[in-house]
Amino acid sequence: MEFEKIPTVPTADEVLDRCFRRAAAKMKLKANKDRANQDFVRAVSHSIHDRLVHVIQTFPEFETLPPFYRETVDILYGIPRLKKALGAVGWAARWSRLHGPDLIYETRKGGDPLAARKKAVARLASVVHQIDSELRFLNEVRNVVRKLPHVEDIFTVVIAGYPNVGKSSFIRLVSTADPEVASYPFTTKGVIVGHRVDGRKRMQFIDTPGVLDRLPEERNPIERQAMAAITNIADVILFILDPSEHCGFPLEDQMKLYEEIAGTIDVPVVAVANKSDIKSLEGYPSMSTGQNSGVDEVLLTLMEYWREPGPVEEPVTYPVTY
Ligand SMILES: Nc1nc2c(ncn2[C@@H]2O[C@H](COP(=O)(O)OP(=O)(O)OP(=O)(O)O)[C@@H](O)[C@H]2O)c(=O)[nH]1
Ligand SMILES: [Mg+2]
Repeated sequence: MEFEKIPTVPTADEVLDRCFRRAAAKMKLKANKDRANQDFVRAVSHSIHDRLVHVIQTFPEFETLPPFYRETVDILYGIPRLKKALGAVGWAARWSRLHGPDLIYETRKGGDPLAARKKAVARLASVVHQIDSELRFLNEVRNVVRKLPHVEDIFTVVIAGYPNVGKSSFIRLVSTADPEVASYPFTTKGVIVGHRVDGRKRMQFIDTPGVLDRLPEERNPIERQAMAAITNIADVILFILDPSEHCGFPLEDQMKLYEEIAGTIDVPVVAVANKSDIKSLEGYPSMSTGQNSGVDEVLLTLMEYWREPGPVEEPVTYPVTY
């Protein structure tokens, strides 16, 4: 995913330091000292524009992101909020480019060229400082989204279910993923990807945080991330039930969630009862991820849905329009 490539977003002071340094370096090369002040202002205004446009262009365009990533970013930060931040950076870039020539003119006609230059540079600096909080916000987003899991367009099994039923224990047994397993709910807080190769068949397993049977608008951001994976990236869903109820949740509630997912998602949903070392469930295949029994049979059932990998899509980045 192109998120990994987003470079650090500079603060306002970092943008300005760099632009001043560049402008000063350019000035050293100029022979004509009369024009030095206006050239300095021009160089600063151009440099600010280019640096800010570069910041915008390093972010992917959210509208064209694959749905799973778009929804995940929206859950974590809100896409309107992100667009507002990128819009503010665009405004400052535009301001710098449009008003740069006026400031240069004032520098030229002013009686005291050095004072005029200082005033012009202070105005440019104050525009960049106005978007400092937006730049910092974008950097925070960058630091989080670059760590989102890399989901490929290959055969994908998404593991779903109530918290604490053994989803992470399952993915640890069958794939490269090594998530934490613990005896309390909501141990897994984000989507985790594991890979598996069977002969020439490559596939990925997605571990998700537990989801409760409640209205979508009542779900917290952790549950909503799980739903984004369940809804958007699965070729098949493995829904794990815990009939022993050692997970801390009644089987009746787990069944309601299973019915909701099976009834609303377009892909096959395979329900399996885990913790068969304690209790099994009539009418459902059972396994024990604790004792590694029945897991191979579950894998065989999932492999009935195997498909060839799809094409790789090219990422789109932000076009900057004026
Ligand atoms: N008895 C028994 N315990 C199990 C089995 N599988 C998992 N457990 C236990 O159940 C607890 C939860 O396991 P996890 O794999 O972390 O469950 P999870 O569904 O990923 O939980 P969340 O990430 O919180 O949603 C742990 O204490 C495991 O040791 C099993 O087959 N039998
Ligand atoms: Mg887990």
